[in-house]
Amino acid sequence: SRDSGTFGWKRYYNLDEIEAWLDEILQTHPGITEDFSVGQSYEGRRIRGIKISHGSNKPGIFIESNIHAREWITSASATWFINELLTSQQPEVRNLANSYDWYIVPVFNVDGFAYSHQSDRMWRKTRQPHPTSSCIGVDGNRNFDSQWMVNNGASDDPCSETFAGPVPWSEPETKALSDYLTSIRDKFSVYISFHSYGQWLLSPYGHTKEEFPENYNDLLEIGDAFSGAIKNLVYGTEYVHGSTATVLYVASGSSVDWVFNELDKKVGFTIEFRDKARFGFVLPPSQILANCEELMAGMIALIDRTNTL
Ligand code: ING
Ligand code: ZN
Repeated sequence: SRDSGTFGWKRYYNLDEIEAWLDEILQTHPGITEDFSVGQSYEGRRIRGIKISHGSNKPGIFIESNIHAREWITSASATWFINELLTSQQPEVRNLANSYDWYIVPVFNVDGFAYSHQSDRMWRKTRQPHPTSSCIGVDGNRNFDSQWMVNNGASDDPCSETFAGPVPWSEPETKALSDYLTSIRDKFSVYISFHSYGQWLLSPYGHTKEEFPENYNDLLEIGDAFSGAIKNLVYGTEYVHGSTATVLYVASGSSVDWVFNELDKKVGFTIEFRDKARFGFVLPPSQILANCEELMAGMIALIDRTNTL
């Protein structure tokens, strides 16, 4: 059997391995953990999540990870984070675990992730074919029904890596996530989306650089705290923060913008993990644990600053 001793974050794991590990975690921590289903992927896989809760009706934090298939560091970090919430004795981590209801989806784009392991390491999109093209899949992070396709923030070409889909919610995965998030909308207040790479903490909006959320200054303060905490670790890694459109590029129809705009959430971020392009999406396994350490320091600071605003 597989235990946390063999699942050591020293290499990347495929979907079957991650799910087997999740099953074991659920068995080892009954009562505190709960399995949930976001829904079904195009190829019929179950999109799984784990809820971690030490009581009823604490404020919720939702983590969506690996919406882009090739960004393997995201699910490696999400599984590590789950393990820390359940086993760490560090007071700051215990505090995070005890004070919030955590909803974590370590691999959201299950079909794409499996394909990235089996056939094409650099696959990004979902795996649903189109009637009008031989190209496959949609960029899940352009398929949400918020400012969909505005400002050239996505492509209408099915062969593009940022294809927004023929219509919003064309993908069973994004539709399922939006339904699930809507069903628990009163149960969470913070939404985090894991991506790689580039070392950025991105806040809304993605769809325009002309407009900013009314609490943008708060989001910048939170970003300062996040980046400062990471920079202070021994690695000295630098994260840059700001709105997606100003710091990175204009991108419309993303999950974070949708949660922000349509579910009225005030705190939503995308974390773009290591590195800054040396290895890019193929981050060496030897950097997984350092990346995870940075994630935890950043999250502790992010939550802490959110509470002291
Ligand atoms: N980056 C994200 C992308 O979907 C992003 C950046 C974040 C876009 C938030 C929109 C909203 O393009 C990567 N690396 O995928
Ligand atoms: Zn991504």
